[in-house]
Amino acid sequence: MNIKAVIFDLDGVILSTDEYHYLAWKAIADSLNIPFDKEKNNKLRGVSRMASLDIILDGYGKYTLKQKEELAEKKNNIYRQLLGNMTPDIVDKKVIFTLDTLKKNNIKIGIGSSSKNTKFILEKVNLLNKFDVIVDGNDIKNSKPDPEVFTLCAKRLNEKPCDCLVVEDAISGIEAACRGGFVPVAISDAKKHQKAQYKIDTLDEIIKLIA
Ligand code: B16
Ligand code: MG
Repeated sequence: MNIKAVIFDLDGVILSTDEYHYLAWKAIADSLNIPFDKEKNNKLRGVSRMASLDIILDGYGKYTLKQKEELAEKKNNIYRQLLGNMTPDIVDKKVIFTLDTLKKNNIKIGIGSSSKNTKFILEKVNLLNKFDVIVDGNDIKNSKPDPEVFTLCAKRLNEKPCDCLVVEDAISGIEAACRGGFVPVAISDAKKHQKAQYKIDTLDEIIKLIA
């Protein structure tokens, strides 16, 4: 492998904000008396806010677009409230070490996230200036498993997909990476995906992959 860039997913890879997504959706599901647990939450990883809501509501009645927009906004407000507690010291030391080591080795680093809160989050934890390119939910029409977010990120990094690792915690993210011709690296729930070429437990294991 001659890897030139690493594209990181945000929620569940760089930060544990996936837990806040879970808590916020759980509050919405509970208010509607819809069963919701961690297993169901795994289906929402990497998926856009509205598509996530559709997965939660599926089989539990009909909702108008206006009602769905209100529920999605309510979820986002709960999520943003939880994000409010974040400070730079919550960033895992291995994450900083990994990003700095990649930079020192002239490997470009990007973010490819479905989240519209990406820049708000990165700013809160003081990581906004660490990445060469950030592509998020505000820049794309189709969320994962569509490869759009990664394809755009690679384009802005000026690298070919086959020369980029994509690090993902979502099944939908690994699927997107494969469809786009990237080299997929799975962490946490994404390790279940059959096409996950590399599987890691902690982010610093990437350094060995590119060595
Ligand atoms: P927001 P990622 C994704 O981020 C999350 O995994 C997913 O749970 C969430 O619904 C989606 O972002 C949209 O997030 O509501 O903040 O716009 O994993 O692609 O970094
Ligand atoms: Mg994720």
